[in-house]
Amino acid sequence: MAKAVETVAHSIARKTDAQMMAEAEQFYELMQSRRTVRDFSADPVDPEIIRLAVRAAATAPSGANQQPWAFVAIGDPETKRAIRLAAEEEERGFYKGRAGEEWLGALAHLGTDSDKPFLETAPWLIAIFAQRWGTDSEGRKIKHYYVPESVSIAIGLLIASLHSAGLATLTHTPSPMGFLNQICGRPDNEKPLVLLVVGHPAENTRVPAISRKDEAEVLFWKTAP
Ligand code: IYR
Repeated sequence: MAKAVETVAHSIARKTDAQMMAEAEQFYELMQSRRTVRDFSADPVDPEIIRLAVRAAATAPSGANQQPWAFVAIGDPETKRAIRLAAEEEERGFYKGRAGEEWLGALAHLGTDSDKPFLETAPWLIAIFAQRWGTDSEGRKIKHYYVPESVSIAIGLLIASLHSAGLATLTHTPSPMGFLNQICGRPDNEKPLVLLVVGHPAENTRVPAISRKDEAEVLFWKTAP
């Protein structure tokens, strides 16, 4: 099949080196100011911000452009309560043994436990589902490619968008979280990847004193001598 082509904005208006530098610096500063929080204010957040953030997320690159994702934005108290109850049930099993000592040791500095009040306090939860396969118009299965990679990139954009809007997020992954399919009414081909908690941080929220790895630990150059 012939491929249809169009022009991208970047090739029309190229930025100068100075502009690129300034924008990269600005974006880095914005991103480095993000912290995961676990205490949320109950203050409402306009659903339009959630909508725009999901639209930004859904611009992510994906395997064969299959866009294998679904986002469920949950704002009603009954559904949030159902999610909290189901998540806490799983988390109790996790903290009481399923995690094992090594995993609990790795988490200890975060001070987390099985109580998840933020699942009710925060104004929004966004459940992100990965479509392991799709279906065509005749209901036949369509193989999807690079699903976790694609959906994870979309989640990164979602978090970046919400942060740039001035909201806090918690990348929550109660394990297992199959209960989200039932509560959100999503089909079996969809696997919940993340339950993103979104809102304003509670007043005087504290976050663990953690640091990010040094550049030299994460960035390795291969350049001509
Ligand atoms: N899902 C649990 C445990 C947990 C696991 C990891 I890895 C974290 O980075 C944080 C928490 C919980 O939310 O408490």
